[in-house]
Amino acid sequence: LNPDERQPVVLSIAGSDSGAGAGIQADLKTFAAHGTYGVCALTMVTAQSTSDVDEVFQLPDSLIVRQLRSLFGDFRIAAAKTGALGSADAVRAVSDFLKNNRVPLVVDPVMFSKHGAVLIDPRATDALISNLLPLATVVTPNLHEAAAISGVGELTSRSGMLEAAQRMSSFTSAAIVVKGGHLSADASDLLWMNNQAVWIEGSRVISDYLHGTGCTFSAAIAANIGFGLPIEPAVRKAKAYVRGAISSGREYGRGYNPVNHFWQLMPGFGDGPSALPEGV
Ligand code: PXL
Repeated sequence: LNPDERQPVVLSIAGSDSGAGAGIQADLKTFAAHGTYGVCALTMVTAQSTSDVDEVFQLPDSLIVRQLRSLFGDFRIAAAKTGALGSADAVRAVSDFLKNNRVPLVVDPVMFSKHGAVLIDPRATDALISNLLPLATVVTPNLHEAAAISGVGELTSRSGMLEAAQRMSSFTSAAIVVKGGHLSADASDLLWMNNQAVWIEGSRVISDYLHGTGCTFSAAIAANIGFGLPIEPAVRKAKAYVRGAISSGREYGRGYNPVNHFWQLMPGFGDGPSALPEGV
């Protein structure tokens, strides 16, 4: 990081993961790893380890909005992301606020944790579509979320990903990244932008350290946009960062272990940078 450059302030609106692999904790670590200054508005507190989500406690909408008012009253927010929002009312409250305080926005339409815990009321999908997606700069659904939002059936192929992205583009002008991490063949993502498909190819990294991948990816895109990168390079750089983070995790707990957000500082961990494509 060039010390002379202004350090962008990037915001995460998301839930707390006490195990610190996903949620707000993943976002703040990702923001720090990118050299941005991260701030956060909490939507929910989860009691969770690598093995389980034991409890989810939703914060009042008024407190979520209060945090946003405090932050926007002081900081110049360069970019923001949303993660787990919890309820349709929370989606509406956050959307109303962001409608009046526009910033480049990455929406990660989080629905379930890796353990299968529900992180948003299924009835909130309509609010997501009608209120939040129209404000988004980039949306980053995984295959399951893309199927739920677009209304297509289960997604298992590239052609299905294309169809889902095209349908989603009828309710948002945002760039849509359908993440192919759950595909069986490879881990390529579809970037649908300006009515065009760009495939961001990626082979699968065989790893046990996958907790927090989605949060980390969307936070990295927000950080890159905060630095002023255009969308496509912001997404490509985020994918390379997540690849490094997946390649260099450690076993801290007995369940789904987290990615390593600071792999660039820890060259000896896992496969680390050697697993990276050229030029990253
Ligand atoms: O990865 C999605 C996610 C988002 N937010 C919180 C989580 C998780 C997954 O566990 O715990 C708070």
